[in-house]
Amino acid sequence: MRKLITGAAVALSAAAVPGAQAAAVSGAPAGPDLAALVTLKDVQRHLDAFQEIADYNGGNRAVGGQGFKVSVRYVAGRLKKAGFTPKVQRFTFPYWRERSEPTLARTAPSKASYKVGTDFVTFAYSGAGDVTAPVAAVDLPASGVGTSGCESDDFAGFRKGSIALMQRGTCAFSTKVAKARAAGAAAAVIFNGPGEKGPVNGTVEKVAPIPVVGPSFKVGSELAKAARKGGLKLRVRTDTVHGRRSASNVIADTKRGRAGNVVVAGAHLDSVPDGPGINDNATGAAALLAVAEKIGKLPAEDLRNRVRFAWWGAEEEGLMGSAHYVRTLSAADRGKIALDLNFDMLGSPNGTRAVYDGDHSSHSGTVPPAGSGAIEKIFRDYFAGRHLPVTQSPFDGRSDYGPFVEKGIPSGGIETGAEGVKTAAEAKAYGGTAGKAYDPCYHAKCDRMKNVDLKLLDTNVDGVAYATQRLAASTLPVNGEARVAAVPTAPYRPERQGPYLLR
Ligand code: DTR
Ligand code: ZN
Ligand code: ZN
Repeated sequence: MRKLITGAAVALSAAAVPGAQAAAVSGAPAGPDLAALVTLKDVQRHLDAFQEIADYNGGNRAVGGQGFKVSVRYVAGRLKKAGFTPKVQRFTFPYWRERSEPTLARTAPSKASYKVGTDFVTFAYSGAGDVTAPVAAVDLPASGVGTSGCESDDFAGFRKGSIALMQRGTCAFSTKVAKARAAGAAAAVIFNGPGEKGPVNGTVEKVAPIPVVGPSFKVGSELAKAARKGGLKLRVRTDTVHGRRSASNVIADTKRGRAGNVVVAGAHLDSVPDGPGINDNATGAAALLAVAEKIGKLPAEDLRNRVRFAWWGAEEEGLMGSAHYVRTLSAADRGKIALDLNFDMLGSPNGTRAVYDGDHSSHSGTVPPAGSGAIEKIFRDYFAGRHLPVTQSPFDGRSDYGPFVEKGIPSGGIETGAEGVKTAAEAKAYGGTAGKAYDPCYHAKCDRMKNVDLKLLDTNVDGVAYATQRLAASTLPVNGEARVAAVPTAPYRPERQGPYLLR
């Protein structure tokens, strides 16, 4: 979105972007810079629309509500106007919600009650129930991270009808709960690991028949100590509802470009029920829409590959829309996908510019499929050419690239941070406030227009446009442009499923 005269933009941008020269054989754009064609104003117009849609539809754009449905119509309508033939792909997914606040309280040998939000939260897909019972500590580690509740042996001598007190660690929460249930537990309490702040925001993945809550390490250690002394009783009450709901993805392909080598560019369209979701993720959805509206201005040489724009539904429920999309593709169609780009949270008000760690240089998160490192480099080189700082973001399963990575499809993208706290070094590089969350309004009512750093968003939209154009011209460094289906090389064991921890 640098204001450049089109003719000069070609030469200038090629010179400004290191790597553009090396990629000249296959990757250098022939036409105008898509990053210059897409303006911040284009993006802001869409952000305003999403804000207005939320404001008039119950304050959010969450799946299950009207705000989401109107958002779907908005995106599909704009795409039609831009010459696309968008598909609205409906799907159903397992849904859960809490109907009222949960309770976690000590009833014996002394009384205490814990505060929802700070001391504990309900696990996603927890069952409903109101249980007051003795507590059995299940193989709690004396220190560090253990295997509490991961093995059936852990439940030897477990008294039926009691509450299983377990600690996060090693296996999935779903495994711990299944084993506790098999041993006859009436409820499960899984507290956080040492060094982890706050309660466990986890999922048990499938509806559990018993209440499951996740206290902080502090509260959990207190309970563990009391359990060891004996006579500990707890009350655990959860009021959850379950069912199937439907939501939609919006998908639109460019008419030009090879159908056998498809660049998927996605962003989730839904918000959480607590707010309008403007930074999370109207920014990604709007950026993608603005890019889609301008991509038709590129000459045929730039659109050698097909670009598939995707607005995912129900990401906030645990990547439901992207998972449905990938799951229902035929093996042949899956083999035609060259890579997946993901854009989730592009303008955090105290943010950084984090590129997904495609070469796994941070050694955290999953090892992504081969080719992901090339995508990372495309973004890095672009921002380096503009003297803009970048950090990296691990592939931990937190957004819609997850189902693609699971199938061995190279992935990449950018994000600007959520509940994480800015470091002093980051404040030096990006400005903003060290010690404060990247997005203090993450998943909150205040995630409104004012919650977006427009300057950070502006440069990130440039990155979205640049990478899309670069990869539409050639995916050679990513997949060799070979029409051979990707094969997952490693078992995919992400830490998260969207906003929820799995283990
Ligand atoms: N899962 C996103 C927010 C999010 C937080 N950290 C990251 C890292 C990479 C991508 C996305 C995110 C959400 O709440 O929608
Ligand atoms: Zn979110
Ligand atoms: Zn998000």
